[in-house]
Amino acid sequence: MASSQLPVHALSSASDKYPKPQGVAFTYGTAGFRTKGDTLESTLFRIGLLAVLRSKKLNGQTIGVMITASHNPAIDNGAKLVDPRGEMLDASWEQHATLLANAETTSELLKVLTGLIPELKIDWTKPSRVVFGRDTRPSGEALVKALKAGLEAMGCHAPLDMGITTTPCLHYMVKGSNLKQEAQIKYGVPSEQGYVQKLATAFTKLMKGKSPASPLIVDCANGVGAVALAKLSPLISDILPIRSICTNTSDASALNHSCGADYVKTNQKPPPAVQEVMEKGHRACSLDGDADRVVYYYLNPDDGKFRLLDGDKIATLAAGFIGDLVKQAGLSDTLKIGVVQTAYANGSSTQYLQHNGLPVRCVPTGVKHLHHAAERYNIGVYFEANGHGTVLFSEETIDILNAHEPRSPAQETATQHLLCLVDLINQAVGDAISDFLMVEVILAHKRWGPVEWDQGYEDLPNRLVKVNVTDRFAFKTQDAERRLVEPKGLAERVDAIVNKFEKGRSFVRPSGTEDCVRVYAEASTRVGADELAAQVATLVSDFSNGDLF
Ligand code: G16
Repeated sequence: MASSQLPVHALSSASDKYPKPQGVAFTYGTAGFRTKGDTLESTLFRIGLLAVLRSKKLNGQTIGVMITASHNPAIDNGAKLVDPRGEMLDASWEQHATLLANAETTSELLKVLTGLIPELKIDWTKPSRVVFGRDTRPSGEALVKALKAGLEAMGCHAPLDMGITTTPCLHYMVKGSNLKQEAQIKYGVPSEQGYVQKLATAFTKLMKGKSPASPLIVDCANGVGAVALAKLSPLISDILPIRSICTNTSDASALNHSCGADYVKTNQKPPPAVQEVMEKGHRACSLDGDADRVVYYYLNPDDGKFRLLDGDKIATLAAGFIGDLVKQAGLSDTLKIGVVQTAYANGSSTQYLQHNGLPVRCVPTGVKHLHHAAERYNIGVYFEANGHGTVLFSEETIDILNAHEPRSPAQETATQHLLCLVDLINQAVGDAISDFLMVEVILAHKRWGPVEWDQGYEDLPNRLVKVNVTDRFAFKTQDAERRLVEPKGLAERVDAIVNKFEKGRSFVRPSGTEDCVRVYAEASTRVGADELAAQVATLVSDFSNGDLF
């Protein structure tokens, strides 16, 4: 526990080079720290310190650090820690990250650090291992330097720099690095190349005997997804020709600008660059800036209208397909499937899933919440409506599948398909690329195009609005973010508005990644959903301007 062994001098002089900007308060939010990139150097230095503590605490297991602001504009940046199984940092450690990031001076920082070592019962003699990566943002380079300085000052030897990479690839890498040799052979080589190869192999096996798919348009949001896709695409081009759009990673200002999954979901229309090349009835998809979320869409062949196939539609597609495979494998009494959603899930999707006998849980926004909830099932399907998600197969499930003795060729095939899906679908975190490969497999097996996929249920018209407020932290929620508890009295006013709309539903929550409050609304008609969102947004804005109460 020897906090005295902390390299105080090295830390102190290194920390002085990364002073905390005055008057800024950092919070470890929905997906780690996220704010203007040029204010984050001190935070990255301190994340380096925490990553070393976390690794030592976990007996020298590899911890990941991803530097990205994902869907945010290019000027922002951010960072999050990844725990050894490739999942998000344990929630109980977020407060330590926030505490370290906000220490005003070097001596305060050292005081916090010295206090954490005994508090967290960290054995300083343990080794520490860290792997890190970043997206394409220009501020990333300086942030990597600050992170490395923090790691070095803590005596972390040879941290592994993955360079520019996608968030899911970093998560894959962390998980793989912590596996024992035998498990690692099954999992795949923990490297970017190993990941690409793993996806391509699983996809090829699952597509065996299927006719080549029609070309898929992929909007890469001018982000790192373009780089990753350029490596994968040649390996599968004869089965799935990919037409990558928005691949400009050299112009920083292009990142997520008028493109990407968030643009499509929020504006409910294709990015202009995709619109130019889209044909009626053909599918396209959009990734986000760090390639960890994806949404599909198409233009209706009859009227040319835009139709969104978002995270909810992906969840229902995946749960249905995997459920059928489990039945065909003869394992439906053994393997239970569950779906995890957030309050943003369209009411129709929840109803559809429940109608099909699937248990559905609602948890607060953030992959970290969904992932843990999904781990409770044999097969946990989790997707946020915005396109973040994956399908988790528990270790027990994988063992059951491997040990299963099929009684017919059909059972054998279904079992093998399930095992291949375990390889195709990122088990550490949602991956836009792995997810769209899964969607393509399902569509090919069902011989469906986007129209058939879309027919399961009709989304209730909905609208998502951002409201800029003076203090988003004044907004507090409960019941998986479906109800405001603060500011007092606001929830009742939202209710009063909602009650005026047929099938109305609306909720208000502070974003954990942007400086705004989000308002979600759905109703039986397009006009109703838009009007409901506008009225609730005005209410929130009036409150923020001090015009209420
Ligand atoms: C992050 C999280 C997601 C979350 C999104 C929006 O995504 O990983 O789970 O849905 O932020 O969160 P909020 O509404 O709190 O801003 P990304 O793609 O930005 O990393």
